[in-house]
Amino acid sequence: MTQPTIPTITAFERSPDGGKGLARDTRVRWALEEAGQAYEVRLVSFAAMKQAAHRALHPFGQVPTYEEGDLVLFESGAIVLHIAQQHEVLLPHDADARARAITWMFAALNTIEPPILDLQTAKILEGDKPWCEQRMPLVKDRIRQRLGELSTRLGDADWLDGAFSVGDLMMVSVLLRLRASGLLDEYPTIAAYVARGEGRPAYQRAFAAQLALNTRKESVPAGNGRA
Ligand code: GTB
Repeated sequence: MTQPTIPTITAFERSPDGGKGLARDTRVRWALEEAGQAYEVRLVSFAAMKQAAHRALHPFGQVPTYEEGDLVLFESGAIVLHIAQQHEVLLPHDADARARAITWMFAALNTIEPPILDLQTAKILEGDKPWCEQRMPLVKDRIRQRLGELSTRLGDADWLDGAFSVGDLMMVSVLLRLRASGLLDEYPTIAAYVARGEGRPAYQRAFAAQLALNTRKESVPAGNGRA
């Protein structure tokens, strides 16, 4: 009998967030944990990410990547979808429910994440620009608009479309990046939704795994550390 291939993902050798779980390998880990799928992690330094060996896996020189036998994937959304397609806990069998779960995944990545990334760009890369202070309320209001709409749709439901799915996994992952801004707290429905996602044992395991790596004492050789 052939042994199943254990996938390998890549992650920051040291995440700039020090283990808050905000780098995009966390969502991939979470999907793998929900699926009960064992995996390996190869840690990559910023320098190694830009070298040819890593760019062969990821054309933009980033993490995460996913390798499973001959299959190589990049883009956290595509990786999570690939994992979800093999596990009903993430994607229901029913064709319509499946299509709706994928729709929520796209909504997380294409409608909710962009204004959140804009806020992070404004804070981290443009914080010293003279116009940044003036622009900030606009950037935050664009996020508030989406959080309000999402809150209305969610109502008093636990998850976006019936049972928990990959749509929720991606939405919660994206929303978590807002925690430090305080914006989540303005929308109790959304804050409770995010807390429900974080409370899932699979998320807890994913978070703990990345935290352990990002708070470890010793370092690993750049580009080829296995965890
Ligand atoms: N669209 C791609 C995807 O979804 O996979 C985006 C991938 C991406 O942005 N990867 C980042 C990366 O490799 C890591 S996650 N950056 C290195 C580079 O581009 O050179 C983004 C990230 C980084 C740091 C934090 N943080 O410290 O809080 C949070 C998120």
